[in-house]
Amino acid sequence: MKHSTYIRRYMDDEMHMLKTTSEEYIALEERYGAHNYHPLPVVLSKGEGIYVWDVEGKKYFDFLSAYSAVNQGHCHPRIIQALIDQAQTLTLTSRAFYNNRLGEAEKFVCELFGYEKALFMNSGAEANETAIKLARKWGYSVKGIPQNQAVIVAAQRNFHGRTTGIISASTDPAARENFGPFMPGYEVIPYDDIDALEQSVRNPDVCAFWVEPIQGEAGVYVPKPGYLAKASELCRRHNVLLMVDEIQTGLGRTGKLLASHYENVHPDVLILGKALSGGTYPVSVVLSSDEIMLTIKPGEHGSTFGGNPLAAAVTVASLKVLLDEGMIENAFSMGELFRKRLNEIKNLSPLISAVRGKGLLNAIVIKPTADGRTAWDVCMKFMKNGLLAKPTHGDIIRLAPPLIINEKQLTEACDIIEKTILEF
Ligand code: IF1
Repeated sequence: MKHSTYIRRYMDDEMHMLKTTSEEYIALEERYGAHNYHPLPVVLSKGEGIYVWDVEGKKYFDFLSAYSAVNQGHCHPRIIQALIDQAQTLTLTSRAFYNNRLGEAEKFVCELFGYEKALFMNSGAEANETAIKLARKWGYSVKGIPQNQAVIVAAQRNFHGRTTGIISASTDPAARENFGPFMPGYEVIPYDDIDALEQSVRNPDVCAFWVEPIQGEAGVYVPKPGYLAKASELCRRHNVLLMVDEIQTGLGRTGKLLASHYENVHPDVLILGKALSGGTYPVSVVLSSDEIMLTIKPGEHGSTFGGNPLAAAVTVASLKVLLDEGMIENAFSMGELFRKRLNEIKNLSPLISAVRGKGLLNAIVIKPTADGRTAWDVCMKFMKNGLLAKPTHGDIIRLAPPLIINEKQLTEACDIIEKTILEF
């Protein structure tokens, strides 16, 4: 059908409430939306807990959790209620004035994660950009690095967001190509390589080492045990800030409150986002000490929506739900079960070359089949069999359900994964 036919039918829908099909919704986005994504051909219209439904009413296990933004499960009632209550009261004041929700949220996150100060932003990328500015500010005003010479060390295959300041540190051609010129002031070293880090932090112009405890987008790369702890020690020794991006690994995803806690690391700068709101609202936050955070003076950084009362209210509700409904402990134990079962499935088929992850952040690596089928084809079959997941970097499938999944549901989902893998 031509676009115009879809549009007319779509308009007709409004009058006659005809059932718009997935194909028509997809055509709408094809016609009017930027093509900056290549989604799986499924159109979702409802989410509840670990499940989502498409417009035809088909039910799926959500094994992506919106890239770990819905750790608490879709539309968690307590979080939604907090959202509704605040939305009917006061949504945005700007930071030109105080509001009665932000201070409580700042206190809550500072006490929960063990920091003196919090700076709320909206997206994860904004929180990382804030961390970059904070590290540089501290580098000049406290460490004494000469003006405009500060260097931030980053890891190869990093993912911290899509802004030009952040992709300037990226090693992914798809993230960088034709987006230059890039921001200077980065040194990019191999991930999980302590010697490379030791070499880089000797440079007195280095203000920070910026790293993910597990590289999510790169394909759930878990570094060798002790890497983060040794990195923390090196940073301390060389007066370099350890900035840890836990936007994807944090908030219970890996089976602990923070992935950093597996190694008892307390980052100088902690960056959070995604599940801070349980997937109901864009909220991110940077946590640090007075010495570091107070180098940014009034009027030197901020954003229209940063720290708004609605974001603050859903943040407190989302963290309380995470803590008092045992989701973190559940992620740990379900993660153990999940990897055990994935390894059993791996042994049943030549299709899977690796299983890796921590807690409920896991991935399987797919070996392309002789007839050229790839991770995408596996995800298409997962979808037909009632489970949603998406490949990253071609051959890796991330498997990350909401942290509320129980053993019975996990077994059912693994049966789908096994059935699908054996169909190839
Ligand atoms: C996309 C994946 C990508 C992140 C870490 C910062 C951000 C993210 C560790 C930025 C965001 C999202 C972005 C989304 C897909 C997803 C993602 F890793 F989760 F799979 F892209 F790599 N730090 N990750 O994972 O946070 O600005 O998006 O709020 O861009 O396609 P954001």
